[in-house]
This record gives sequence, structure tokens and C-alpha cells, in this order.
Amino acid sequence: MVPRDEPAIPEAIPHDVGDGALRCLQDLENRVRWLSSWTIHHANHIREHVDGLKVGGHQASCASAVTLMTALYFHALRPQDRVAVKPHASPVFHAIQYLMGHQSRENLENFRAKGGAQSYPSRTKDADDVDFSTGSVGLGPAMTAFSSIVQDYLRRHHDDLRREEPRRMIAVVGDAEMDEGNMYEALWEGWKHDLRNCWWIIDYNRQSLDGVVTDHLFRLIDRLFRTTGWRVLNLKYGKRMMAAFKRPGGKALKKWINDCPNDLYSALTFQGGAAWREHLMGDLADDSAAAALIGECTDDDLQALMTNLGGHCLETVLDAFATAAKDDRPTCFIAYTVKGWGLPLQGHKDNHAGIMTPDQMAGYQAGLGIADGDEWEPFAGMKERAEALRAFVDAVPFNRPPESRQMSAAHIDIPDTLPVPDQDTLSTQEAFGRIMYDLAGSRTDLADRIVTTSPDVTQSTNLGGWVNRRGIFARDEKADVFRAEQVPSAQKWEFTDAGQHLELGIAENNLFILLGALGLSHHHFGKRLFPVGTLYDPFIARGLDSLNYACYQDARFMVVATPSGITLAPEGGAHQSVSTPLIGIGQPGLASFEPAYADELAAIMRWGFDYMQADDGGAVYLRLSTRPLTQPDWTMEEKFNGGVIAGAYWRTRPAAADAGGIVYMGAVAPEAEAAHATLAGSGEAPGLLAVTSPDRLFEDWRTRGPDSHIASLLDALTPGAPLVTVLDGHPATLSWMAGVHGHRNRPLGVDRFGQCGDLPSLYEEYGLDADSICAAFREA
Ligand SMILES: Cc1ncc(C[n+]2csc(CCOP(=O)(O)OP(=O)(O)O)c2C)c(N)n1
Ligand SMILES: [Mg+2]
Repeated sequence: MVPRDEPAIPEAIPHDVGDGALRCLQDLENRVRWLSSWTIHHANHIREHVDGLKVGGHQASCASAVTLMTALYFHALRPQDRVAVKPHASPVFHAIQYLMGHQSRENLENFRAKGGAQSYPSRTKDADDVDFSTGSVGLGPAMTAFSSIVQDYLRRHHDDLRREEPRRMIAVVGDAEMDEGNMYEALWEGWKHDLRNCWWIIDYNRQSLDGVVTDHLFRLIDRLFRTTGWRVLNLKYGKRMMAAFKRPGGKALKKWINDCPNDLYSALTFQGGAAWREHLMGDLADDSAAAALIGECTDDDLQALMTNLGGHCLETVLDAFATAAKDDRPTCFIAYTVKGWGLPLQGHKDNHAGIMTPDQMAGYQAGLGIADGDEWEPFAGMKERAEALRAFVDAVPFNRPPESRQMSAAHIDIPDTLPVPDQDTLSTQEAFGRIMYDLAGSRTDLADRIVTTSPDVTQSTNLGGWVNRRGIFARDEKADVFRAEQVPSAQKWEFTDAGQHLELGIAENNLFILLGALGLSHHHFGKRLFPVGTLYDPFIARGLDSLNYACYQDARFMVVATPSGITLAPEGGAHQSVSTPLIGIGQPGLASFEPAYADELAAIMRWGFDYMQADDGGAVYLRLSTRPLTQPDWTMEEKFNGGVIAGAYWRTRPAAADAGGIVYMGAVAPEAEAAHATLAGSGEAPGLLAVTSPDRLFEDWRTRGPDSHIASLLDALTPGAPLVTVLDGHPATLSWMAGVHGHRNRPLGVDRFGQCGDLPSLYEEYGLDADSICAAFREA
């Protein structure tokens, strides 16, 4: 072993791991690399296949992360910490969990098969202890940053959490993830919120999927992190390399390494000792000391020396973790690694999805002394070391949590009703603001647990009243200067640590990732929150992958998207959403609604807060509008009968079974009502069906068929009767209803880009006005 004379990182705090423990970590590192390789090999070459599909897996991506993850899980992690593992290191994560006794052999044997260990770590589908799902690159790391902000919020709102050691939010990051724009959006926002307790460990193998990344990328990464307030620790050289640099000729060797382009370094890593020698000797021929240094190495020594990068030197990695653990500064580790480290795939540019051949695997197995049939044995081939390793793993801090790492939170009682704003004319967006304002003034557990957030559209989505009452969260208090200077403003925005609104810059990805992090607070911190986030409906598309990511993790939140559709008439086509209702139907984990009236909205929000904490619940999406509507004078009990939550109710039932129906959703209610009145006046007397959630209606119909809510509502009409559906959104949202009993449908809605205009002209242009509805009804 190389003497521990000097840490590889300037100003590093040397680790305090003794020689015995270090030996165990080295053995575990080898074992984790073997098990992750074997898991993928087994899935591809040994398990029976029935469908002719390639199974896949990423042995090279795993090998590059094994040193980092071994040092992390078997030494640096504390049970309270939370980790997002880069997607393609899933088998490494599962191998570690297996060695710790939290993952079954059966699940590893079924890696990437139904019910088995997942291709990418999944909170909801994996049996072992996944903190954050990953898969879509860039989102996992960003989530750790936002979770850390959530922690700051919770620690200021809950004394018991404040008394505990803060959790560290950690991401093991693939270097190509740094190409995702959302990573920078998160860094930016993290800086504003004075991010703490967050580590991003970049597996800097300088390879992505297609090949080798641009040279000197680390410079950019380094600068960006420092600019946004992070400490950066570069783990470039391992201890063996450092020792060589100190010897005669070492300086020239170091310079050669620093100057070597990424692609050449990768290629030589793949080719091995002889190729290194040829290049080094060619370039350093004039330096006799360097030539001697290289000359005294065997080919194997040379390969070991040149691949002894910081991210594969356990001691260097341990030093770095010890250094970062000394305080709560966010820390980026740029850990130089080799993709496929120690495997025949190492360094090859095509190794991302490359898998070792059975011959290569057999050679690897023989080298480790693992007998046939013992492949899954945790410490096979390690003979007398097995007992010491078992004892070491049992004593690992992360593996000895004082309580379960899986947390949950007690149910919070939701009032039976939320107050309906008492106003004759109201848009759903205004009603939302009023309901939130009233909640802010209430002394309920619900109100205390609501956290709102918005990407710079707090006022324009009507959250201002809530914020006036509940304040903006900031760890350090900041006065409202305008108020202090007596500048009149409707906004009284105080920044205090009691505040309940998290203000974000305009980045919709950040909104959804933050909602995801807030919406997992019960799981990560044992505290229930009711996150409510607002944005303009069309910009859901900007953050859609992040929304999907939050839903995939089963995060619980309410996203309020307003304004929406061409009803936002003067704003024009760039701001008018068209396909979002289809997203509402298509997105799993998200119950979506588009009410027309304030009382419907109040009922839906009340239900939503319960749904957000139900075991079989989920997140909620409300698509709202700025169009003021005269509120009808019916009462909830009489007319709704649960239909608002189920997704639809008859405003007026059809006069006869063949009289047909007009089905509307959202802001076009007055046009549907007017058309209905016109048709009734001419003796046609169709029914008028209000839809509040095509999403819930459709799901219910798919599962319960003829017993579903929509099937029983439409029982009022004989098959073949005309049905006109209308909404300010894509017509396919409601058109499927005609298929429930075989009605003749004319689906109205918007399927082109919108444009500037006033409501009557746009509704006429896009066929949403009363005349168009009557005409469509008669055609049908
Ligand atoms: C958003 C997204 N786009 C594309 C992919 C497909 N993909 C999977 S891995 C990968 C490259 C990963 O490279 P890197 O982050 O460097 O990981 P490693 O080298 O450790 O495998 C790509 C493009 C993805 N998973 N997510
Ligand atoms: Mg990479």
C-alpha cells in the first residue's frame, strides 16, 4: 500500500479509517463490482428469455462508480442521509443493499424482470431502500438540492427536527448529467436559497452514451459550482499516482497525464500496459528520469498506475468525504474515474451499453476464485476474509439505523368543507386565490402544513393573498423594504423562517422538482406537507419531465395551472395551452380537474388535500381560468351528489332518452348553457352534462366499465343519441365519452395554435361559441 504521507486534495482532512477497515473496504469494492457485473450478466446470459428482447444493463457505468459508492455506503453515509444514485449504477446500489441484507438474491436474479430489482433505482418499485428514484438524467441530483431546501424549511417549522443532526442530501452523478440544463437551474436556485448539506459526487469518467466527453469540461464544472457557492473537491490522482509524481521523472509524467486528451486516455486504458508504454516512451523519450520511472514498471504495474485516478483510490475518496463532512457547505466532488474500471470493457468508447461476453465473465470469475454455483455468495472466494467482512458490514453506520429509514407521517385532518367565496362573478383562478386566502386566515393543521411555491408567477396566479398572510420562507429574516418605506402596495411580503411560501425564479423544472421534494417530506423527514404550486398552464410543458419524475416517485402535491386555453384571449398563441387536458388524462400519479365554478373548485381542493395523504392517493392537477363566470345559484348537496369529484354530473337531464346531450368542461360553461337553452327553446331538450375531471371519469370507466360513473350518467341516453363535447382544450379530451354507449359525437375544442383576440371572436374562430355548439349538435 502507498504510504499515507499526504492527502491527494489540497487542504484535505485525512480520513481516519484504519488499515484493517481499509482492507475491508477494498474487498467490498471488489465484491460490489463483481456482484453488479454478475447481476447484469445473469439477466442477459443465464436467465431464460421468452421475448427475444435484449435485457441490457450497464456494467461499465457500474464499475466506474464502485469505489465512490463503496466509500459512501460502507463508510461516509449516516442512516439519516438520503441518496440519489445515478441511474446506470442501479446494480451497484442493489449489490450494496444485498450485502447489507436489504435486498434478496431472488430480486437480483430477476434484475430487469417483472418484480425484480429495477433497471434504475425506484422508490416505488424496488424492494430495497431507495431514497430518490432516478432514470431521467439530471433530475435526481437536482432533487437532492431541493430536498435540502425542504429540510431547511422543516427544521425551522418543527423543533424536533431542529434538534436532530441535519440529513445530508447526496447525489452520485454521471458526468453527462452535467449537460442537462435543469442541473444549472437547480444550482442557481440553490445559491439563492443558501443551499446546505448537499453533496454531488460526479463520476467523472469522461464518457457518456455516445462516446468521450469534451476535454477540460471539468474546468467549466468547477467554475460553475464555485460561482454558485459550492466547495469543489477535485479527485484527480490516486495515492499511487501521487507517489509516482514525487519520484524523479514524476513531474513529467504528471504533465503528460494532464495534457492527455480524454479520448486517448480512454483508448490507452482499454489497450493496457503495452500501449501506455509505447505512448509514454514516445513522448517522454528525452526525459531520462521519466523514462526510467516508466521503464521499471511491468505492463500490469503501468496499467494500475495510469488508472489509479482519484475516483478509484479509496483513500483519496475517503479523504474527500472527511473534508466535506467538516461543515455543511454544499460540496461537488469531481472524481476522475474510468468507465468500466477493472473490466475488459474499460475505457472503450462503445462501452456504455457493452456487456462482457461469457468468456470474459468466466475469466473475471476465475480471477476472483469464485467457484461455479457460488456466484451469488456474498463473499465467495474470499475464504478467511469472509467472517471479518460480514462483521464489518454489520457494523457499518448506514447499516445500523436507530430506527427505520422508511418514514411516514400521521394523517392530518382536513375540514369537512372549504369556504366557497361569496361573490356573484368569479373566475376559478380568483376563487383559488380566495380559498387560499381564507385558509391562510384559518387556524387549522391543514393551513399550517400547506407550503406554496411558484416560479415567479405568485401574483399572477393569485397566490398573493395567501403570501400576505403566511409570509415568504427565508432562513434569514428580511424586511419588506417597500412597506418600511411606506410605498403603497397590495403585496406585504415578509421574509421570515416562519413563512410558508417558497419563491422560485422562472424555471418550471425547478417548480416540479421542488414540488416532488416537498411532496416526499413524509417519506424523507416523517413530516406531512401539503405543497401547492402554481404556474401558467402552457408552461407545464416546460417542466413536464420533472412533473413526470415527481409523479413517478409518488410525491404528493397540488399543481394549480392558470390561466389556460384560448380563454386567455389577448395573450395570444404562445401563452394559450391546448394539449394540457390530455396530459391530465395521460399522466399517471396525477388526478386532474378542470372545474368551472367556485363551489366545484372548493370541493375539489378539499378532496385533493385528503387524496394527497391517502395511501392509494397521488398528486393533483387543477386547470383553472381567468374568465369571470356568473356563479350559479344551486347548492352543492342538491346538484352534485359526489359527481364533482367523480368527474361529472347532470346539470339538466335530457328530456327524453333520444334527446342527446351537451357535455362541457371548464370556462366554456356559459356557451354550453346558452346552446342548451337555445336547443331547449326549439324543442330539442338535450341534457347538459358538466364535466370536472375527464381523467377520473376515464380511469373509472376503464376499470369498472358498465358500472362506472360515466356509464351510469350516460345511461340516460339511448345509443346513437347525439352528444356534443366542448372544452377550451384538445377535443380528444372528452370525445371518448361517445364510445361508452355508442353515441354520435361531434367533439368541439382547440386543436390548432391559438392567437390574440377577444373571447367572442376567438370562441367563434375555434368553434366554441353557442352557435357552433348548436350547429354541431344538429349535425350529430
Ligand atoms: C433525460 C435523459 N436523456 C437521455 C437518457 C439516455 N441516457 C442514459 S445514460 C446516458 C449517458 C449517461 O452518461 P453519464 O451520465 O456520463 O453516465 P455514465 O458514464 O456513468 O454511464 C444517456 C444519454 C436518459 N437516461 N435521460
Ligand atoms: Mg460518464
